[in-house]
Amino acid sequence: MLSDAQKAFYAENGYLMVEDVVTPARLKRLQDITYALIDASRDVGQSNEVYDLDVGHSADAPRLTRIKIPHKRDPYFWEILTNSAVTEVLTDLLGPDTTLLTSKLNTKAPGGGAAVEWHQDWAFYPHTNDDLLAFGLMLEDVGLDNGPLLVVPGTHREPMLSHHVNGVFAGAISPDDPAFHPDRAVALTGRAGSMTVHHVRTLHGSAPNVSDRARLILFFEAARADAWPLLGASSYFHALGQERFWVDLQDRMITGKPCLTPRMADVPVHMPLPPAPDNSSIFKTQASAGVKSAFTKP
Ligand SMILES: O=C(O)CCC(=O)C(=O)O
Repeated sequence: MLSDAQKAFYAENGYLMVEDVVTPARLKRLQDITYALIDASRDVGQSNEVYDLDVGHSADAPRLTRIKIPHKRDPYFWEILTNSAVTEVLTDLLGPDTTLLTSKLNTKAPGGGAAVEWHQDWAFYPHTNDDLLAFGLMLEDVGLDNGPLLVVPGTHREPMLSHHVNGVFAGAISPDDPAFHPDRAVALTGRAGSMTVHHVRTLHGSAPNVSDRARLILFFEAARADAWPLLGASSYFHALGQERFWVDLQDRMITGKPCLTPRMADVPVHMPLPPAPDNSSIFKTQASAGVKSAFTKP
């Protein structure tokens, strides 16, 4: 699926845009499922295991930051992950054996949907090696006005930035960090049906959605099977115990087989501890830790 030039671009820059990876029919089905899930949030009064609510959510006007673990809500999300061109992109970049860490559908509501402060995913879940990535399938067009993903090219090969604020793991860097260069950032805009990929160490974030359109991006975070988690900030599988972990691991294989001999690499690790007062989602982690925002409120 990916050309050598695309693979080289990813290796050099730590991100990639791949256009039109799903067919219009598949996209339509994904959109229908997503809007039905958003509609079903009208009865929900507070964030729960399915929904992360944004400020101002109500039955009349649902406002979500996220639908959590969408592949557990509808099997079609798993089907797209494991049996579509998306799967080919993944194995082109990570090899034949790949594990899902988690999925999330960030819904960034129209008229101000929350920013995601700048961070590197690696700070949340260090592994024995850094062959991990996240990819985002755009379920609606993403433009400059509805909070596109912003990445800083090349940061996957630079030293990690501190993600601790006020003595806790805050899940975000300080915008005042002298190693932060927002002027180098690239906005990943594109048509619905296209996908972004970013390396686990690539610095990224996104501004509030100031448009009147939802910004729906279905994110999957995946690892090469020989990358084993050291600790994961708020990842459910660390609480499972050995037997359930083993069953769950097999359920999370996207392609190929589990690898029981972790590959150790010389990677920079700083444990995501102590936790922020509320670490139930990235939005809650960043807010409850008292992170200074890099984005202007609309
Ligand atoms: O939704 C976005 O714009 C970024 C999402 C992200 O980086 C995350 O959820 O970790």
